[in-house]
Amino acid sequence: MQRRTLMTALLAGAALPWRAFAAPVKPDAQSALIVVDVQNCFVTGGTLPVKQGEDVVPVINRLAKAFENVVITQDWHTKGHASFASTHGGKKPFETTRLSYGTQVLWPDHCVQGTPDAALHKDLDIPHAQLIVRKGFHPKVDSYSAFEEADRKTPTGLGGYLKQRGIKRVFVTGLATDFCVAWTAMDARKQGLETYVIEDATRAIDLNGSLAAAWKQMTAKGVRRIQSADIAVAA
Ligand code: VGL
Ligand code: ZN
Repeated sequence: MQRRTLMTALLAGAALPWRAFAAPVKPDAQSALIVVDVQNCFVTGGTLPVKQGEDVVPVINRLAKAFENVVITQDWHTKGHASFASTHGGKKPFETTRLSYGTQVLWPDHCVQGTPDAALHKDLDIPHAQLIVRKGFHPKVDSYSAFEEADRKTPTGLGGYLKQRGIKRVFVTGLATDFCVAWTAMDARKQGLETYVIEDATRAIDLNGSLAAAWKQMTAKGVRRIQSADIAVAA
């Protein structure tokens, strides 16, 4: 692209199609990759499949090689969890209800503790991942975020863990862009972390415009939207 054309495109706010930065970002010892909910429940054949959810697996496996620090999260619900439509008589999946902490989207039963559906995707290949954070295990409270439950007062401990390990920036990937990835990224900002979402390492549920809304909210909170090509990974 000509320099002038590039400048014009940037001034017009157009996103660069291939990557957001001129030079790839090299993750350092103070960077962590967060791999959100890459579980059987959220891919084809699972109980709450995200369209093309499985496509993130090879992208994340490749990215993970560039990170010394990797944290994995796992949606980990009790049977009869409050976020399940089946728990609320007369409610159907994808409707909403009021819970003690506010409006809750109701989901099909998914990611029940100890079931094959809740296991990490079999092709996820990150043996050097250091921590698996399970969330959503309180029967009456959901937790999209890996940092804080949906009551907005119960921490998972991940904030303290990252702080004690000297992590200053996080790169969020996984499922689903508009729910657990977005809430995790926004809460990472709340923790004062420099926060990136690697867009092509995520897939969305996109319920009633939730994907566009999530990007708008994330951007407003200072989350940076990048692509896997922005990360320097040795070939
Ligand atoms: C998720 C809905 C319900 C997610 C988890 O991982 O994004 N979405 N539970
Ligand atoms: Zn869930």
